[in-house]
Amino acid sequence: MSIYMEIQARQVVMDGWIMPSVSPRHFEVRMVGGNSFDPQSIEIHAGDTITWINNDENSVHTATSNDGTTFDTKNVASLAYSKRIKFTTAGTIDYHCEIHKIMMTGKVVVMP
Ligand SMILES: [Cu+2]
Repeated sequence: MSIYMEIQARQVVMDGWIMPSVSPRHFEVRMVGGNSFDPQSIEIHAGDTITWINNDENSVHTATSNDGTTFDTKNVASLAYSKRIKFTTAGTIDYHCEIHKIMMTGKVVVMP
């Protein structure tokens, strides 16, 4: 999708119209050394998917929603990746790594 189309689609949402259908997109979030998610915050749209990729050679990590129910990659081994997780409901989902707790947190913002 071009940047112009993206802006146009968001404008439609803001004006209260039904957003034109767009192909679901796939995103990647990296788990990196120093216990952080890159990007730390990611903005997607409902229907999109994310895979978490563990680029940290020294540790297993998880991406687990703070509410404990929305999503959980479970353990992702070093240099491995999670299954694709699909986000269907708009909202902000704060998440963390179950191993590093508050030292390793991230956010998924799901737009309509
Ligand atoms: Cu971790």
